[in-house]
Amino acid sequence: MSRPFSAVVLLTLAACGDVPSSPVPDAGPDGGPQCMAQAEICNGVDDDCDTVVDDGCPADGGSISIGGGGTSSEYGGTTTNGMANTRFELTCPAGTAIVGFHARAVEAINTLGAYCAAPTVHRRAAGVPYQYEVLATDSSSLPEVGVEGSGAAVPDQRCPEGQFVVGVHIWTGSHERGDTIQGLTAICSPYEVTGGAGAAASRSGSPVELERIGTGNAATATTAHDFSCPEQQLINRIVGHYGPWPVYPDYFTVNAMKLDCGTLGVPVVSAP
Ligand SMILES: [Ca+2]
Ligand SMILES: [Ca+2]
Repeated sequence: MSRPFSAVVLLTLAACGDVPSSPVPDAGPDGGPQCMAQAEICNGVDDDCDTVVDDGCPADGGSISIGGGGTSSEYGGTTTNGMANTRFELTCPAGTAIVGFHARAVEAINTLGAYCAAPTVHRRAAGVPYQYEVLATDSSSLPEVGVEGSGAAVPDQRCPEGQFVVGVHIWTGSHERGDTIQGLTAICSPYEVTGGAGAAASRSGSPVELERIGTGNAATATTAHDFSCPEQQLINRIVGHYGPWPVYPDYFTVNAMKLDCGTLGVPVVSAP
């Protein structure tokens, strides 16, 4: 049903300022009741009579932005026998974050790559007010860094559908030639979008731990570390170093790793 433009302007003015504590009828084109201004909720209706349906609600199908966030310590070591290792980055494309890993590994990790995907708002089919979840779309793969050597391909470690990597367990090994990474386990979580105005993507459900990559070297003293991004953040970049494995320098391994988190920004329907 269309409305003359003049009526739209009147309705917009009537809806400005505070929402009335009780519904007030606005005059329609024929002088009869047209719209009862109430607080906007996410329900597919223009409740506050400002001509925009569900303004302030999450934008269904919209891309969630990823801004700056927290950073972990650098785990492991950046030298072997006093010689500097090679720096690497695994950086997901803009607007995407890590959803899993692919690697070659035995006791330590020889090469490491990542899968990235874009977090996207999706309205659930049922329920009013509407509820929203986060989907993982536009998946891509970052090539593996490191030196293949004798590393064996290990099964891909990917989060369940719609989940993102939010933390890790990392095991480091201390050796007289240097420190190294002895194992990596990704921790995944689903997100849902909460709230109307001021919508935010927050973790929901229980975290899921994937399989450990790198079994560890039994003769090396090992320390376990846990890292988790702050709420509303996920991991979108890994910076590290690879070089000769301190335990047996004929092999090359990923010896250091630092994780960067990005903050999720939910797109909302604009006000008029
Ligand atoms: Ca509205
Ligand atoms: Ca509404």
